[in-house]
Amino acid sequence: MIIEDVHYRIVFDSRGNETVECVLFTSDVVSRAIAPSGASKGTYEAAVVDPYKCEEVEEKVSKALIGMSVFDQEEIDKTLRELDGTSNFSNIGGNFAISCSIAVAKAASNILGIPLYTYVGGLFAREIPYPLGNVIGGGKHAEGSTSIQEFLVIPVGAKSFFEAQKVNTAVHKNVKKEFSRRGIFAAKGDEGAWAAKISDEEAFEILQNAIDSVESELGVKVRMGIDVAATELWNGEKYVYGSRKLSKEEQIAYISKLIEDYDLLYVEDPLQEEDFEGFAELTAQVKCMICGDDLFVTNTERIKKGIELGAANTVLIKPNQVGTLTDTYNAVKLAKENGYDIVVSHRSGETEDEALAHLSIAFNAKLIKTGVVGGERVVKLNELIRIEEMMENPRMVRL
Ligand code: 2PG
Ligand code: MG
Repeated sequence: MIIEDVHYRIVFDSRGNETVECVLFTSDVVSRAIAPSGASKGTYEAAVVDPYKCEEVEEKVSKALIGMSVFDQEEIDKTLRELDGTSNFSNIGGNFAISCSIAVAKAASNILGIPLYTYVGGLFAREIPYPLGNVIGGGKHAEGSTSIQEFLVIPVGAKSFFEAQKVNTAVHKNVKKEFSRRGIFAAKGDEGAWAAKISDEEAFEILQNAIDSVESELGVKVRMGIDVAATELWNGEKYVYGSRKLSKEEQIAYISKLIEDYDLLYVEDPLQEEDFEGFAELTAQVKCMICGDDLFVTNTERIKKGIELGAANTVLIKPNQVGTLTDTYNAVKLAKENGYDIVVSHRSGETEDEALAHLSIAFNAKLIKTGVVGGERVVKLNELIRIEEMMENPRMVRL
């Protein structure tokens, strides 16, 4: 259980970009974890340090961690923070820190012979989240497509995770059919969502049609969600949707109307990352999960501010935004204590690392946002299917 060595190597993510993998050696087991990476990143996320600095960072991290027990997760995470010495990991990199931190938890769970979700979440972490599937996308993930970054689906009527994922794949396929029917060429964006030269309104229409046919074919109710990723639309004064420019108040009214028109269950980053007050105004107006991604960046200070102002009711949790598992847990704990829901999320640049699936159960997330298709997305979804099969009395979360 003692860390004997830490090794970093460069591997590639789903966009073909270099990222870091941490390999942790103990006398009992070898574990590894890979850092994902974002395209529509929040300003306040942990820094990403050039993967080609891996030898340099490896030397520092091994020196600090060799001899520590993998069961001392908090101590190890604290050591990584101290070793870095900055507030946002700009020295050793949030990418280097998170891959190490998660490799530590994987090693500990391996040694104990229990699943990662049980090790992190405990005996009663047994509820499975619904998959929040990205089916049409644009923004930074597919430029030239929609302005809204992600058109998402939640199969709220599904009775099991397997069924839920089956429904999401059916919607994904039906969206493609709908594009073909309309003679629109569609390709896949970074997260496997369909991207095409269409307006946001057309995307809603296409998605609604696809959902209608899946609901009647499979008999499972599906709700819509969106990730506006509004920071990317904000030019400092207005939200820019092609030639249409909206003021903050117009943006709030527009999002409220979308929630009403499409009965949206989930809206992520409806306003730019500095606008806690605008978030609060919208949250007070609507009955919908209003989730902060760039707003909160999995950071307790920013979540605290959001709670004080009533800025949202849901927190997006991305471990690599903050850099360690302990910091991630603290963000989850603070959010939950204040009645916020948790949504665990992938990044647009992902890998075959399946740990996120376990964390979604460990943190009792309502939803796991991980795309619908593509190996790097499916690896998390299939892991949840395995977990569901292996659990004695699998239960979906209550939405
Ligand atoms: C987001 C994410 C994941 P990225 O905005 O929520 O979908 O995108 O990883 O590019 O920040
Ligand atoms: Mg987002």
